[in-house]
Amino acid sequence: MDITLLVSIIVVVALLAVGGFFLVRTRRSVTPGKEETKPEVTGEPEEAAPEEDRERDAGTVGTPPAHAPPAEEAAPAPAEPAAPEIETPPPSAGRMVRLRARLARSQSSFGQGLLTLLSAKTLDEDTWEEIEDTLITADIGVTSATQIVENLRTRVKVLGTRDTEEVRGLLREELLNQIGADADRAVRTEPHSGRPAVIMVVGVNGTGKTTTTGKLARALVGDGRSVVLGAADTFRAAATEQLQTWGGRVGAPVVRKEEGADPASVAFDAVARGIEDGADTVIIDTAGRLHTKTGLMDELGKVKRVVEKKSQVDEVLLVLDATTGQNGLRQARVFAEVVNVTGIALTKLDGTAKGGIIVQVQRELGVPVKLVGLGEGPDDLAPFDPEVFVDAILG
Ligand SMILES: Nc1nc2c(ncn2[C@@H]2O[C@H](COP(=O)(O)OP(=O)(O)OP(=O)(O)O)[C@@H](O)[C@H]2O)c(=O)[nH]1
Ligand SMILES: [Mg+2]
Repeated sequence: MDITLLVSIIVVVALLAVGGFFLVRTRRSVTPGKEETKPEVTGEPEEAAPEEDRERDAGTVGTPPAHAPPAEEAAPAPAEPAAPEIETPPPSAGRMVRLRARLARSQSSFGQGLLTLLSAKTLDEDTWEEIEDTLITADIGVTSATQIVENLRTRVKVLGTRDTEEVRGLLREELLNQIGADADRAVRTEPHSGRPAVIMVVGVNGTGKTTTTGKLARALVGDGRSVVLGAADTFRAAATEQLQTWGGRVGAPVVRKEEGADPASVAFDAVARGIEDGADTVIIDTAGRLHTKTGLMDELGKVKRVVEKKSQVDEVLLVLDATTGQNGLRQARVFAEVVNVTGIALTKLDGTAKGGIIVQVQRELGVPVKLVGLGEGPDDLAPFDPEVFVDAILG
């Protein structure tokens, strides 16, 4: 009797011990561990990820980490997310002509206003003043507006004409004169001495730097070039993701680091990667705001100096939002003092009738407008063509 009781107790204790062991095992295996979120599913949750995998997860360079589910959910293996399809963007040639309708929509009211005034039966003082006001309203700047009116007055007097076509021709010439039909507007994207061209994209926040960087990369890929992008705006992780999306769509690698990383070191690595890959062009997107107390201008100067340890900077594109008028101009002056701006990308021209800002910003900075943004679409960036622009204004 005693022995039976003893045996029963031993059996119960043994069963409890075995059950407890399995419970502990099961608990441990569902405890979320760092290793279980690593992209490679090995079936051995306890094993640490190889060093290089963890580095890739931290997003040191290149593609973003692939997010694999924890090991328990991996059997049966989930379907691999489809690799993003790489697009074939159209070449950049003739872009501005294709986007002419959009320009005409935003700018032609200004052109039509001028033509109506100039074709008036009598061109008296008041009418000339109105013409000057119309030019100033379009943000062309007082100096240029005065010059245009003076020249037109003289030429209309000499010709004694009020014929619509002739007047249109005169105005076209004057506007082209102010814009500068002969300026060198080529963006320096060609590789040289076996090294990629390096372009820095700068400007205050929200002007369209990342969008312009992405659109430019697309246009270059469309022209058959290889491009490396540098995500030197480390202010927000989202900024890097935004650039990654642009790069990913056209197969351009994006050099990136974690939020708050040193922008200069990202830029340096991007150029190094471009050289290593034998890329044609490296484009570096920069921040309009910073984490550190350093001024934005100091930081930009540093980014440029650090990049120059590796390669010359061929182009510093200042991105300006055409809708910001005088405010944008003030910003432009500050940037021009710090980095040697070599070209202007004027964005959001589709959203304002004040295209005259092109004349004013060039006059102020002595730097040509090289690119214009005419919409939010991926191919809505065009090399700036003064003749197409003026023709779109005048209808
Ligand atoms: N309509 C229009 N919108 C544009 C154009 N270029 C850029 N945008 C829009 O402007 C907004 C800001 O663009 P971003 O490229 O993020 O600007 P950013 O300068 O990089 O901004 P931060 O990174 O915050 O400094 C986005 O919604 C763009 O789609 C353009 O030419 N036309
Ligand atoms: Mg940005």
